[in-house]
Parts: sequence; C-alpha cells; structure tokens
Amino acid sequence: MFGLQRKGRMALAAAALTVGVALVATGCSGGGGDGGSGDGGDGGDANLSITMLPKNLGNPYFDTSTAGAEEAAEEFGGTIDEVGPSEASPTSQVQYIQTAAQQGAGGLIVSANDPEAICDALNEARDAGVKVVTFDSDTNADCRDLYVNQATAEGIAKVQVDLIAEQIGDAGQIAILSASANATNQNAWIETMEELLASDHPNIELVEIAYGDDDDQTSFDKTAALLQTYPELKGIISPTTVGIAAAARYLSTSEYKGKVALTGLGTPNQMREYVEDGTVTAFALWNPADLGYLAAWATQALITGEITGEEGDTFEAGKLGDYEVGADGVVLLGEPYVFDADNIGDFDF
Ligand code: RAM
Repeated sequence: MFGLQRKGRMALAAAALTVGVALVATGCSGGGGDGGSGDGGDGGDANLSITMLPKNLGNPYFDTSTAGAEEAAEEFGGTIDEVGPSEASPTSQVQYIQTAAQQGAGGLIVSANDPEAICDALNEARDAGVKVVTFDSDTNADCRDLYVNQATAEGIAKVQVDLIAEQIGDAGQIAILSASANATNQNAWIETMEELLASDHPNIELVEIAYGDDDDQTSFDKTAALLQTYPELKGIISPTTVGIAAAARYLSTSEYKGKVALTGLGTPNQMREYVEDGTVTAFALWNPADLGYLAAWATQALITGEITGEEGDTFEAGKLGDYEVGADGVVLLGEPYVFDADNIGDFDF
C-alpha cells in the first residue's frame, strides 16, 4: 500500500538484529519516552492499563508480541497485563475479556481464536468503556475498534505458496498443518493459498488440511499422521509458528528429513536448528515484537482520544513512525519476510 510497508520492514531488521549491531542507522531510533498523546502530556487522566490476551499462553510468538507491547507501554506511560487460556479454543478467551472489563481495563489487545465466539464479550467490554484492538488474528469488524494486521492475507499466502513451489519443483502432493480450525488469521491465509494453488500451480495437489490447535504435541502427532497417510507427500506448509516448529522436530529425526519439504511461518529462534541441520530451507514471518508494539500504540491512541478508529485516522507509534487506519479499521504493519540459512543468524526472536 503506502510507504508504511517499507518502514515496517526496516523496523523488522532494526528490532531483530542482536543488540549492539550498529547496522541500523536508518532513522528507526526516535520514539524515546516523549511520544505521548499529542497534547504534550502523558495522556492526562486517560486509563492506560491495557490487558493483552493472546490466543493461548506458552507460545514464544506471543511472548515476543507481549514484550513489544510492554516496550511501547513503557514509552507512553501505560501498563500491559498479559492473561490468557492454555488452549486456543473458540470460547476459551471469553472469561478473560469479562474479567478485564470488570477490573476496569482501559484497553484490551486480543488475538482471536474465533471471529465470532468472543464478539458478545468484546462488545460488552466496549459498552463498559474498554477500547478493543485485535492484533494477529481478527474478529468480525463490528466487535472491535481496530485490527492491527501483520501483513495482507495475499502477501502472507503468496510467500508460503512460492516457497513450497520452489522447494518441491512446483509439482506433487502437499498438506497444510494449521493452528486451530476456527483461527481467523490462518483460515484467511489458507483460503488465499488454495486460490493461488488452483490458479498458478496446477501440478501441486493439496491433499489435506490438518489442525494442530497451536499445541506442540498435537501438531507433532498430526505431522506423523500426514506422513503415514500420504506416502507420496512432497511438502508441508505450516502457517503457524507452533505447527512448523513441531513438524520440523518430527521431520528432523525421521526418514523424511530432506525429502519432504517444510515451510510456512516460524520464528527464527525456534527454526534455527532445523535450518542448520537441513530439515528446512526457508520460511517466513514478520516481527511479532513490532506487531505487539504497534498494537499497544494504537490502543493508546484510542484511549487518549487521539483517534476513534475511522479510516484515514493517523497516529504515532513510537520508533515505528506514523500509521494510518485503512478500510474496515485495519492498520497494516508491513510485509512478511523470508528467513533462510544466509540471514537467520541476524535475527533473535
Ligand atoms: C502462531 C499463531 C499466530 C500466528 C503465527 C504465525 O504463533 O497461530 O496467531 O500469527 O503462528
């Protein structure tokens, strides 16, 4: 879209490079503690206590996005309280939303396990004055004030389809190992991947979409089952950081290592050993810390009244610069980034 995508990519590099590497003199510094609410103050009496609700706890991806939100909150003088269920199931987040509203949170940042199931709870929280920002995985648009999207569904789908096509010579059977069956983000990406496969890759056959529920053991077991069921399988796309790491672990000690390709969305820290041992060639992601950081700044802008979430609203997001609210209340972080043996050593998240 506009120049923000470029900024997002620079920020990815900036935030990801290990501390002390002075490569990034690109103007991504700024920010500091003087961001704030645009009236020169610190939000005045605005309630900047923000609850962060990932799909589930115990996922390094969300640990990183929460750390990014905490960095932002420190800069604008707010707080982040992370809560969440152990299972990424459709209604498991409802009780946490209700509690956040009862406890008087000023804002709620949530990655939804289901587009619909948490809507009533979110709208009750909004009626009670809580600003609701979805990030990573959206709800229906009428249940939140803003959605902070990591990258477009088209971009995320295309990078994964391109990677698998390249890795299997654009022909043969593949499977998808997804997160939970209702996840808004994975389902949007899968739908677009299916379209791209049908239109541009006639010799690739998608034989199954399996669901590992963003649970390590379930994803590991589903990988084993896929390989057993489809002896001709050439590749697996796992559009979830939990799934791809579990699938890589299974493949790495199996007879399929180096024979069945695996790509998708992973964190460099979880995938490093599998790139180094030859199980995986390349995969993609964005910077989850930047995503959490941007979501927190967007929430702050709503709470202080700097924006209402209307299309065309602009707000400052600390070191990431200025962002604009697009159609349907969506704020776009950037584009996915491909990691491989040549660059994975530059990243630490
Ligand atoms: C998992 C979660 C998250 C998704 C990433 C790619 O951590 O499913 O929602 O965005 O993978």
